[in-house]
Amino acid sequence: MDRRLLTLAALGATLAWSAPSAAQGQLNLYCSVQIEWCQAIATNFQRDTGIRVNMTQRGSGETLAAIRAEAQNPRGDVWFGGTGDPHLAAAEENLTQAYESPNNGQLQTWALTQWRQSNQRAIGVYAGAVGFGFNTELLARKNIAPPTCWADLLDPRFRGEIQVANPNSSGTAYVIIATLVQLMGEDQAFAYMRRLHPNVNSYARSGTGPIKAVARGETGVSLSFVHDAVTERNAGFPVAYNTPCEGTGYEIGSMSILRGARNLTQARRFYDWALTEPAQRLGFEAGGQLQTPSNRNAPLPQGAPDLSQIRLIEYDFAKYGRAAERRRLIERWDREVGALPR
Ligand code: S7P
Repeated sequence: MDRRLLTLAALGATLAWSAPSAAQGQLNLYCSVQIEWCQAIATNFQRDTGIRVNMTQRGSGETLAAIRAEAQNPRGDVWFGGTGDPHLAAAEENLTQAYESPNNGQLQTWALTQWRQSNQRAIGVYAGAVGFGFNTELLARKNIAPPTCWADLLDPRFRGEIQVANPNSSGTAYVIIATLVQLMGEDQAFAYMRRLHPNVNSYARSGTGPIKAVARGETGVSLSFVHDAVTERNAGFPVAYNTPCEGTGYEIGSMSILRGARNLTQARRFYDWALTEPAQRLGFEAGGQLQTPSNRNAPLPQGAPDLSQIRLIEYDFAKYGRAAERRRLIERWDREVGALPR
């Protein structure tokens, strides 16, 4: 049985054991953070409220595709986590609905900016920066100095050593493309990605695939969210990260209530709960996740990257979260980068 099915089966067992009262109803949760965190929020919310949780875990790009496919017959109630741009695209496409939580007052400004920009349809639950993850032992063995700047990645010393995700399936990969476009200008960014191509050994399906490949020693370098590099290091792998000297982009990991949610009362209850300080501690405490929480009272997890120390660009979420812009950039990537021979 594959790992995701196994963990979901284990979750099913846990939830059945909690035996919530049928009167509290149920919640269909689409979850786009790592499986450990998804399990923790499903189990804890069910325990706290008695609402039965049916959870499906997928990356952010894949969840957006599923929500689009189900638009005429929505199956999910809430979408928790995943990069912010697809949540903005879903809001614009009327796939999600507006909600104002009584807990909004506890949130960081960037979380509320996301909420306003989406016409109250998506809210920030965490933030994280893009950078370079690398396997310290593998690079040392090959005598390769780790990258510190975007420019370094074009060096022939990284030929076949870099892994990044495919933007057709991965929200992380889209954040990376939008970051490069904002840093360099669009034509230069695409020229850069074409020059990077020979150094890329694979375009992975999921955004966290490349850093896991780094941890396993299958590739030297990944383009990833740097909090995921720390998670791998904390799990005992020889992984470190650098953030690009020229500056870098970031995500506002978001949450949305789906349009047509069949369990709207339970969806709103989950949404309010997920914004509280105890719920936001769960990512680290139960899932080992190291994003920056959006609740101002939730501490930055120990060892988490400190965004105030990273050279972040003024990421234009309104522009790059637009559905047409997202589609246009991904199609251009398909034509000019994805289609290049290996
Ligand atoms: O939970 C870790 C994380 O990196 O994964 C999320 C995201 O779902 C990745 O999705 P893709 O596979 O579509 O890239 C990030 O939001 C989050 O920080």
